[in-house]
Amino acid sequence: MSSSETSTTLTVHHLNDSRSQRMLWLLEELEVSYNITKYHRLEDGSTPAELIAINPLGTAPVITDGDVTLAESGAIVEYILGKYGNGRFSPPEAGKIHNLFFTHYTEGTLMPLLVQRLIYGLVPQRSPFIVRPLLWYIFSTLDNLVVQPRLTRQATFIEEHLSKCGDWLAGGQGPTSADFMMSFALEAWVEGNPEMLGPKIKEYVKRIHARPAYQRALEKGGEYKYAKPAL
Ligand SMILES: N[C@@H](CCC(=O)N[C@@H](CS)C(=O)NCC(=O)O)C(=O)O
Repeated sequence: MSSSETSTTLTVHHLNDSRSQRMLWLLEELEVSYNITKYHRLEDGSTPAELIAINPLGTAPVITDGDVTLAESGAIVEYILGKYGNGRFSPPEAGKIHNLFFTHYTEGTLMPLLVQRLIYGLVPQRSPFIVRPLLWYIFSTLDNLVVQPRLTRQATFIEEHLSKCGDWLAGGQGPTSADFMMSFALEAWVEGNPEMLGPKIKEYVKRIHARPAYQRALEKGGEYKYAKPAL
């Protein structure tokens, strides 16, 4: 990403109802001082021009910190923990591989499937009335054939892992980068399709939501639709 001299302190450029919420949670856990600049999604859900001016990719989260401008959740979590973590929220030795895996799995595999489902639902919804039934049929068939079986595998896999690892994905006493990354995917999934998910995943999301740091992040971030109680 780029460099500039516009900021000397850590700023989270925060988009409502977005992945940047997990950065606020991480920073609240670390009790690091930071600024939030808020941006509001446009009517179609996309990023406003002011955020694109900071991050030409047009995505949230993005942070600025001194001359660093950095996008991509995984990179940001790694950067923040590396610079401000002082070793906190590190996985125990035995959980390092799980931490590595889930930190990358979130955006590499799980989120693309969840976004694919979201888009398949949006296409018919946003199409002209006359073609909507046909598009609904095509996209729900595609969803059933392509997305549902893959998401079912993810749900089973995560549920099984959570039934073995204890409270946190890397098996330690507190969250690690794996949890900061997975929080958004799982809370969004619980909000959208709770019927697909087992009790361990729902308990895990509740555990995250119950943390004082998470609650502070919610207060500071404002509008966020994925923090409703898991059913
Ligand atoms: N893999 C990226 C995904 C970023 C992303 O797609 N963010 C969404 C918000 S959750 C976004 O900015 N959407 C607005 C848009 O694409 O216009 C990351 O984790 O940072």
